[in-house]
Amino acid sequence: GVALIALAATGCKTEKDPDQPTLLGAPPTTAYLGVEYYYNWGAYGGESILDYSLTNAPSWLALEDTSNKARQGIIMRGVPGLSGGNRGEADLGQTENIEIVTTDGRMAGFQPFDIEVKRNVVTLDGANLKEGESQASEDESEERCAVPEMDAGTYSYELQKFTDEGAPDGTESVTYPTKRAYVKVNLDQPSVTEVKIAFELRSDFDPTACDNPENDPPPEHQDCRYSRANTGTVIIGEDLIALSEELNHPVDKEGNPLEYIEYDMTGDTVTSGVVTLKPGITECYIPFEVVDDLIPEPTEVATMVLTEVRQGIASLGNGSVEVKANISIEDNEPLLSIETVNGGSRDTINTETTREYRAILTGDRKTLFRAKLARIGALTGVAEDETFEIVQKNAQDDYDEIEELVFPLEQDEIIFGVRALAYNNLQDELDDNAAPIGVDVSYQAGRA
Ligand SMILES: [Ca+2]
Ligand SMILES: [Ca+2]
Ligand SMILES: [Ca+2]
Ligand SMILES: [Ca+2]
Repeated sequence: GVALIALAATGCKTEKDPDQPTLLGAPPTTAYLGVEYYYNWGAYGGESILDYSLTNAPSWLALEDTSNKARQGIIMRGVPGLSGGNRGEADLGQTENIEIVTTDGRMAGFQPFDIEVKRNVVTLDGANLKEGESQASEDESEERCAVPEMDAGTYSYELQKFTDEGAPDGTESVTYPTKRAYVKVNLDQPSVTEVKIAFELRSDFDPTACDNPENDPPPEHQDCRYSRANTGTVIIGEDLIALSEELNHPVDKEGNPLEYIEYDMTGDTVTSGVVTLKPGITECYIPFEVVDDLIPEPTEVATMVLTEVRQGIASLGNGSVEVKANISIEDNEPLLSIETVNGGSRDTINTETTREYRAILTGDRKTLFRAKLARIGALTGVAEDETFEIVQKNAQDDYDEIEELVFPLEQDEIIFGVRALAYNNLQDELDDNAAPIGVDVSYQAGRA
């Protein structure tokens, strides 16, 4: 009985404690250099109007002046690298046990939290393109730069000519249509300031990396420009340019010139410039032009490089390095295939006889097409270099030896002959010899 009475007495006498001021919330644990950090704390409790303060906070972070005293809670904001003294990269890193404190003058409530400041990283997306074809384009959006119109221009340059042996043989002025394309620049977070980034087109093409260096060929020689080392490399200024000419400056879908892109027009060939991301933009474009030439080529690769942040706070990768992305260009020149007149892929020819074959062109073209045929594999078991010749029927129905097959614009098939020459077997070798025939790729390299 005694215990029960005591409990009841205590219960009745207890006065209710005043409400403890209490903060509600879980602020983001990551902030980014040059990007606004914002958090709206909630609060309740307290006997009178609450005051707030931060302790152990990084210098860029502050509480907003609360003018509306009726509202419980407070906004915390800042821009790492900029606010609180423009400290730049010095604001990077983790701050632990920052405390926000609220008090009504008698009692206090507090919440500890951590913030890590990271770089706002720029990345680049490459592009896989095809000569003469328009790149699939992005949709417009608030956070994106205006999407470039993929209109075409024309580009003129001096095309290197070669003798039959591949020696330099002067140049010829050529003009080809171009197609606009672009690589995408991504900024991880929307910056509060404008970000200007320098870019540059590069290629591994090296005209001093020649085949047959013992012949000391000049860099203009076919053995250099189209050497094995240069196979698959874009020649900037021929296959690809940043801008063909000033009048061709890229425009948006409404035809307004794109102001976010500036090209360096000082050199003969435009290969570099600066792209500007306005505040709030996280995706932008670096337009360039792909030349739709008439030269049959393998797929070739160039690199777009972001070389430097010229203005604003953003990082190329996670340090001060360059950011690179590949641009590959698939060829669109017609493709030649060879078959027997019955559609087969191999055949036997007796020596000193001629058999006929069919050469078929596929793909679009706007001019006549020439192809030089050659043996494209090793000969086995014979002493001679030449075991056949390519012939074509003349008006008298006789076969003449020909240098190359010529396809007029309206003709995609040619019947030609192969005459097997008499040959001498090497000792101890079998009688037959295999002579794979195809397009003379090394002759064709760089020739329109
Ligand atoms: Ca090329
Ligand atoms: Ca090309
Ligand atoms: Ca082409
Ligand atoms: Ca081509």
